[in-house]
Amino acid sequence: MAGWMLYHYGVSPYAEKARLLLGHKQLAWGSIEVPVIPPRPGLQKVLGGFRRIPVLQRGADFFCDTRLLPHVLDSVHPERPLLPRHAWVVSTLIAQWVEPRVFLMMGPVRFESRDDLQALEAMGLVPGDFLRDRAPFMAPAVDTRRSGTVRASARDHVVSYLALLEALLDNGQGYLCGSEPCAADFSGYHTVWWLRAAPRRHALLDRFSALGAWADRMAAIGHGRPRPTSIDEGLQAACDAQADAGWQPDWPAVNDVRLGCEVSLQPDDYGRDPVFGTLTAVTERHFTLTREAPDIGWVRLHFPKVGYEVVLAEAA
Ligand SMILES: N[C@@H](CCC(=O)N[C@@H](CS)C(=O)NCC(=O)O)C(=O)O
Repeated sequence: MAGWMLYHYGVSPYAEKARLLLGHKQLAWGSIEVPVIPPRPGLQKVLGGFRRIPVLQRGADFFCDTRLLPHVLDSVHPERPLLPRHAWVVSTLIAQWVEPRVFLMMGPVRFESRDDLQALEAMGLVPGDFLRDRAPFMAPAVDTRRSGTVRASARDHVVSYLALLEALLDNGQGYLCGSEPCAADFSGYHTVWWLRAAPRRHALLDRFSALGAWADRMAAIGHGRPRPTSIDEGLQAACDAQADAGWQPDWPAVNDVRLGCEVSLQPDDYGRDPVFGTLTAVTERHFTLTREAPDIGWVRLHFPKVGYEVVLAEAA
């Protein structure tokens, strides 16, 4: 059975969420570091135009968008469930608020001064190159030229969000929905991880004491057992899995009229580069697009339903 592999890079908050989810399930996984700024030609063969990071792989199955990951991991590893019944509603609502709304507000709050670009400089990146790449990527959800104008409002939004997390932690049980971490905790935490990274946003964080202790507990979950892995190894795993049965969740199927059709799929908020393929599965929770990746073979790309637009290719 093919193992898990994650395409990611260190400074990405969403990638940190994925790393912690794998850690929570105590999994071994192949760690495939990709550049912070594209091109990423190997991965692009698989994903077509879709460029968001992180992406989780298992054989010829590729899971895009961290909102899908708790569902996928629970379907394969039911122990230490991320979406137990009592946590389902709060987890779903927090995910839809944080991802992308709070994340988008976090941009102007996080990139406030030159110091905030230090992590990029430490990686040998030129901040100007990063900002030039991300400005069109974040459109139309964010106009990065207006960051200075909207910064105070963005901070208000972020504080309201942190106050909500603090209020949930009033339950005194340690995590947002009880005594064990659930999907809501991972959705809520990765933006806080970003605020806690140097230079730490003390003024925003220090007034929330329960939040600080919770964030320490989330950080302590760790990343499981990552193994440095090359992109070639990841792509080879997809080639080798051509004859294997694909991932198939037992979620209620939906008889969608677009099934079997050539479609384009793209995020509905930002990073809206489309990927084309055949729509081969639709359930209440996800879409699967099957496409032929050059030099690799057939791959299945899985996306959450919420947050994506699927249209017939001829209409795209
Ligand atoms: N909703 C997506 C958002 C992912 C996302 O925005 N990732 C950022 C990195 S934190 C990204 O792809 N940035 C552009 C890039 O790396 O090319 C998810 O949950 O995975």
